[in-house]
Amino acid sequence: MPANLPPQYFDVEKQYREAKDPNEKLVYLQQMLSIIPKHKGTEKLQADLKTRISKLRDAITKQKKSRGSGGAWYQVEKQGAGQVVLVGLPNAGKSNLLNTLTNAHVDVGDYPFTTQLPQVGMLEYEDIKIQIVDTPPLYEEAPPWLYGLYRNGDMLLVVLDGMKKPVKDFQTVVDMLNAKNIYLEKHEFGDIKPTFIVLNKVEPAYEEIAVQTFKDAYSQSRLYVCTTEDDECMPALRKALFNGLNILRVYTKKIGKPIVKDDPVVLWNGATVLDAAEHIHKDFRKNLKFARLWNEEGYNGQRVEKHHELTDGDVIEFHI
Ligand SMILES: Nc1nc2c(ncn2[C@@H]2O[C@H](COP(=O)(O)OP(=O)(O)OP(=O)(O)O)[C@@H](O)[C@H]2O)c(=O)[nH]1
Ligand SMILES: [Mg+2]
Repeated sequence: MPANLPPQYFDVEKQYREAKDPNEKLVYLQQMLSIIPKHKGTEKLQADLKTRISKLRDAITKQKKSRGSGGAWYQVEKQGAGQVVLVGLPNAGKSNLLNTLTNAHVDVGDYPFTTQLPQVGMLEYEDIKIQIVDTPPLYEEAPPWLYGLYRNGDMLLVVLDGMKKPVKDFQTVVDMLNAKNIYLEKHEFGDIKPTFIVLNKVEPAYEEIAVQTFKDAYSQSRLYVCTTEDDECMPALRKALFNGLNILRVYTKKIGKPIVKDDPVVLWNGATVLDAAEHIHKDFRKNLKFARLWNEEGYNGQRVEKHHELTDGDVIEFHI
């Protein structure tokens, strides 16, 4: 029996074929099913539409699960002296920055959503390594685990396309993070995440104006203007990241042995001789009598007490 479908059906079918979004496609399929006359001649078509609707529903549910709660959850275990997590809108240049700063070789694409999962590289800063985490882009539908990655980081590095609308983009990033209780600036709720901002891709001729425009909007000194091709920018950024992590390196010396400055103990700014001792061995803290200190600020083996605050580059010799 011929189906005798009304013209309206073919209009909706055309919209169905042209639709890209699965949710939209689902709506059209349901409309098609409701439009067709219900008689023997359309039974096969009705069954076919019902199967397509059910399959599409399953696919949408699966996709939602993998993006949202109940789906996969990605996190990156910390390694090295600190973890810096890249944050940015699609196509801002995050992956390219990871490749430039570290030993990583992740995909860079001239289209958005190239990165789907976190990627890791280690930045070598003098004698320590800092972990850099590249992330998928931040956008309205971003999965919850992306915010988990940001929260877990010791520091965030917001990457903005400096040749587009960095002021507006930064506000978008801030709004999306604030909505998940992640704050980059002084705020009455919650802790502040230490943050640096990179204006990426800025051509040298526009550098000054780009920086000024951004600074006028955000009066802060945590801004770095970078193109990865700029020879001076990357070393400055590496140093800034190290400083921003608020860490210090301490070298231990054995009694009667020469100073060898390698394999430092990494501690937080403000750490004392006692903290360094505990880091090496629990018993050291209990039994420590005093230490001797060498550094570039004039100490040359003088005795220091347990609560003496350490500085980056100090060499200490424990006496127990
Ligand atoms: N000129 C110039 N182009 C850059 C720079 N960084 C990135 N790009 C270009 O910008 C585009 C996007 O770079 P990606 O590093 O893939 O950007 P992304 O932020 O990782 O993108 P998603 O993974 O989609 O979020 C690519 O075409 C890059 O070649 C830069 O410093 N200078
Ligand atoms: Mg990427």
